[in-house]
Amino acid sequence: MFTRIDHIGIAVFDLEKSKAWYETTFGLTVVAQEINEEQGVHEAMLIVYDGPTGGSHVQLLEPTRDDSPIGKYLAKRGEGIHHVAYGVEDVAGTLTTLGERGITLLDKTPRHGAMGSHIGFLHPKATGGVLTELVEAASR
Ligand code: V0V
Ligand code: CO
Repeated sequence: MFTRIDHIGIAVFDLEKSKAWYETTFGLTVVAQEINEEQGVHEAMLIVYDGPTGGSHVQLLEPTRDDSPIGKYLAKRGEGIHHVAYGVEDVAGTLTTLGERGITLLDKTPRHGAMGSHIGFLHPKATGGVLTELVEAASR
């Protein structure tokens, strides 16, 4: 069902500062950056590994408003790992399959994600406390 770790989402207070830290300390490269108003985030993707089924990234997420998922998370827990995102070939189909397996879906249909992807979230209470995202990458 899953083809790779697409990204690890990390909540940060200051995107520019965190980007510079990852670039300088870990030598990672920013491959995309955008504001996603629907999700309330300003996010950057840094590539770690580019494989045959797509890339694996670190996604740095700064909130654009306090009442967004990242804004609430930072206020409660501070900076740290916010979600794990798996690559899939068919996000709509995978959401349907997991829904049928009794997993609570935060998205019943896919939404717009980073780098032209289509994404869907699973509720952390249904996945052992790990907020989980599914990513169907834009065709390359
Ligand atoms: C909240 N909880 C988490 C969590 N956030 N558990 C694990 N990991 C997280 N990141 C727990 C929290 O501790 C509470 O547990 C419970 O869920 C309810 O939390 P809350 O603070 O009251 O917050 P809610 O219910 O308002 O929202 C939580 C959910 C929300 C997960 C439902 O954040 C959401 O819909 N997330 C999906 C969208 C998202 O995260 N977008 C930002 C990334 P207790 O205390 O009740 O036990 S956007 C992105 O990744 C993009 C665009 C991309 O990759 O392309
Ligand atoms: Co993400």
